[in-house]
Amino acid sequence: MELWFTERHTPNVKFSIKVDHQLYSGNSEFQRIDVFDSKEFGRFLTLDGYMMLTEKDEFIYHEMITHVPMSVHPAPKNILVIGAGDGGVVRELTRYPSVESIDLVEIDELVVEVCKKYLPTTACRFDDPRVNVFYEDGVKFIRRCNDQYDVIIVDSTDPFGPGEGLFTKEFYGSCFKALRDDGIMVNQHESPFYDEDAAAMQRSHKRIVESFPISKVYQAHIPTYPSGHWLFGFASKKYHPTNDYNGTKWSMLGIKTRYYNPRLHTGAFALPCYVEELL
Ligand code: AG3
Repeated sequence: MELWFTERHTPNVKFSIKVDHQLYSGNSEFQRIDVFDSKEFGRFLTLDGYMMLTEKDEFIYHEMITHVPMSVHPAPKNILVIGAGDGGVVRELTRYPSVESIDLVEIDELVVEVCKKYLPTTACRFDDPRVNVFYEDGVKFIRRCNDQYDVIIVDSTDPFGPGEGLFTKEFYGSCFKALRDDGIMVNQHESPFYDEDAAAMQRSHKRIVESFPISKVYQAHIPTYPSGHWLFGFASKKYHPTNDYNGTKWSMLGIKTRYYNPRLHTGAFALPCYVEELL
């Protein structure tokens, strides 16, 4: 008997991966958590049946959501990460020697525990002394923050269920307030491809535009997310993501990446016409 994981991308499109074994399945107070193993993508994590990451392509997402803001900010020291209980963003952040603190706010403690056990290649840096983990709703946590972060990375689920609050005007306003005068916020910005997703993306993008003086979008190709065409939002108080970017300076840090590089950084902000029209 064959076992397949399937995510419905639209009422008419499904994406499936053949599963070798199911490694974990459980329910937290917030969601259903599953970890599977597969030949093509290695281990993968799903929440409420939605693909979060696979061992094969997570480097694309985690490098793009982390190194883009970290390379634009000239001296990022205090970082806030919201969501991201799988540890992928934390892993990338700990590669920067200049970083002093990484506050990770994850609503679901069970996600972190399950990832530490079954996804050791992403959940591998939680023991770095700079990392502080808070098990709390990011929306509530950030209301108490003022002028204290250089970079905020919002690595959320889709804009419904536990992640919904992370796409609201109130939340973006709190991020603005939590950032220092030259702070940058980056978020996972969904896909522009299928109509329903594009409409949701467009709505949340407008809220970011209304909340920050500089607001841009960049893209990457992520094979296991709906349509494979994925966007990230870059919102900033002072620095422009390409005009204020110094790729040579970033290269000198010697951070080894498999996707991100300075050429790609600039190129990722060049958007297809159909996406430009949505923004
Ligand atoms: N964050 C979730 C991206 C959204 C995926 N959506 C979907 N499969 N429908 C990924 C967490 C990785 N750290």
